[in-house]
Amino acid sequence: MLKVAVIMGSDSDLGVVSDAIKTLKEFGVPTQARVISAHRTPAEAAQFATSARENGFGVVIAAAGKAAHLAGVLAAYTTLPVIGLPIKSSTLDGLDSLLSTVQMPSGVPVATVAIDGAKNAALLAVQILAVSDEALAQKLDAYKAEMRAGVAEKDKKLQKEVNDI
Ligand code: RP5
Repeated sequence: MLKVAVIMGSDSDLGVVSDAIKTLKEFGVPTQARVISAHRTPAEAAQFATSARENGFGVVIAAAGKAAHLAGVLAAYTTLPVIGLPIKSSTLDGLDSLLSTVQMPSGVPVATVAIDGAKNAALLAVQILAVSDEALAQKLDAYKAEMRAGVAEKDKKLQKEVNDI
């Protein structure tokens, strides 16, 4: 199976990013996590992205905060799908990270999830790999069925609580 790269701009992002790593592991997707910074280690960022496809990766998740250029820089150097994960790490509540990640110029897309949306970043990566992986697609079906059952259970509980008001 193709691997998912989870790149974070700093180890201080791991608290949020660990949810993505956990979700990828739950789906049995081989994952490699790295700290690579668009600003502090730009040559490494370029090198990683340039060789990501030949190194067996299928999707890149890029998590960064503040002036979050990591996803965009990685996307500049690869044709693999890049998922941007804006991290809420500054006094601007993550809006800076969101806009820096999502507002890519035409020609270089980054699929950006919500601020701190680590779980969705992982699920989107799994969904991309599942386009050509039937076993993974079945795991996603099971995940959705479990989610539906969870909501149905909450709805049932709510009916009882509303009756008791
Ligand atoms: C970004 O700056 C990182 O992704 C992190 O979210 C933020 C702060 O980094 P540190 O100063 O904690 O290393 O590049």
